[in-house]
Amino acid sequence: MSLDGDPLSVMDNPAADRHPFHSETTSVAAAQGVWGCLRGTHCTGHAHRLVRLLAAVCAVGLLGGLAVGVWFLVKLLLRPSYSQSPAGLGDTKETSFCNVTEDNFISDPRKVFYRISPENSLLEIQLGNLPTWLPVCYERWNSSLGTMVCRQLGSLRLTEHKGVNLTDIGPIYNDGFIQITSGHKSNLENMWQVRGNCITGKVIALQCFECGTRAKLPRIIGGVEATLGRWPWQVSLYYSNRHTCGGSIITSQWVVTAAHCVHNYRLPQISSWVVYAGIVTRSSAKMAQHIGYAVEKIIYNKNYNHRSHDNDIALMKLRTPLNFSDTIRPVCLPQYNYDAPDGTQCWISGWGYTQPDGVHSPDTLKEAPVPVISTKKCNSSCMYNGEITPRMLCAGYTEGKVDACQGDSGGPLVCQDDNVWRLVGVISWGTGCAEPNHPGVYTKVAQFLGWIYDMIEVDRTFV
Ligand code: 4AZ
Repeated sequence: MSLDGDPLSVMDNPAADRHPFHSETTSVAAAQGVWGCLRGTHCTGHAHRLVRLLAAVCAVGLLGGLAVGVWFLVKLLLRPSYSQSPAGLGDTKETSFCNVTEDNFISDPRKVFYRISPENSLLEIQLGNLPTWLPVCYERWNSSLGTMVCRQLGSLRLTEHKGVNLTDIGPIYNDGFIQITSGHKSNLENMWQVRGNCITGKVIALQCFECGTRAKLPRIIGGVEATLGRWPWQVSLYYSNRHTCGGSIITSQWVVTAAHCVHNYRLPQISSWVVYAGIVTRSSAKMAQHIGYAVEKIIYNKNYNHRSHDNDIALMKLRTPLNFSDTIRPVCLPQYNYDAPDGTQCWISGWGYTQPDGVHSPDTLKEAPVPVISTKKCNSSCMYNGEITPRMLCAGYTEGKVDACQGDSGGPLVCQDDNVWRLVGVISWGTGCAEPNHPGVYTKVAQFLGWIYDMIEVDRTFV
């Protein structure tokens, strides 16, 4: 992860400060010498002083001119490049060209919203056109519907479900109920209708696989080094005893990473991969071998394109399940059709390079906040000029300075929503690291929910 130093600090170099002063004295002395030599013996004391004064004025003028020239050159070189903007445009036009106007109204494609009440675990549904959250009648309910609802909520599976007598809950629901429609409906969205009461007198209580929470642990305010347990889903993927990529725990046996991390390595080398969970320092991974998990299976998305980086997502199955604890926990997936709006504050974490030069790899896990940048803006000619596909999203800063970098790949971009952390992106690519107008590009996990569920399901059915 790259957190650039202040470029102005170069100017603070005392040697750089001394240098112009030093060259000035040298040039004045040299000018005096030349004049004196040319004028030879005809130089009188008065004329000599005049000549020295003139030489000094000329030298100062020359140096001043040189300084202004250098200043202009530096300004020109430090200007952000807009190589893809129309040629010959002035500064103001370039800026307005890059200023993409966002649509004020972003329509949410979802028609039905689901939540589980934290007070009584009841499933509540809001039909898009109604303002209230309504409980769901127990009639026609089954476990596969429960699994579908849990997945809508970004959780991988249903853990518990039951009918609860309305008389046991008290009179808190007065606005009506949701009933499951009769007949087969292919789409979960079309399964619900509003009714005045429940025939069975029961409503559904639901529990999904817990994810996206972290233990209450102390944190460093304003720090960039992560503490143990802050990102408990973060893993380090080691290949041939070297940290190669990051990854995110989604169940006790599955880790999400980037396809580009694994797709060059063929099956025979599967034993070269080791997954480290519950660590913040890489040195502890080397020492404590017992927390290294062997890999049983690697599935990378068949549509992964290494040229365009499209569909850059993969799954790793561990040979033995992880034991969840305060430092090892799964992250939630995004809700269906979730599109993080422009400016949503999300976080990245990883052990990648901390300087764009690719020399510094930190021992301690780093974290940084990064806002989501709309695809419209990110695809504009001053950023990635159309390279961002619907399966990617951008996050970072127009001015650069904070970004993911090599070694962070495969790791998480998480955003907090509904009090849980969701894996919204997988660190994928970008032009350089922390460069102005080149934010980090992430695989948009919401586009791969079906693929993730299918891969895990198929594995459970046939193994
Ligand atoms: C990489 O090489 C990589 N600045 C990952 C992220 C970014 C750039 C490169 C984003 O894996």
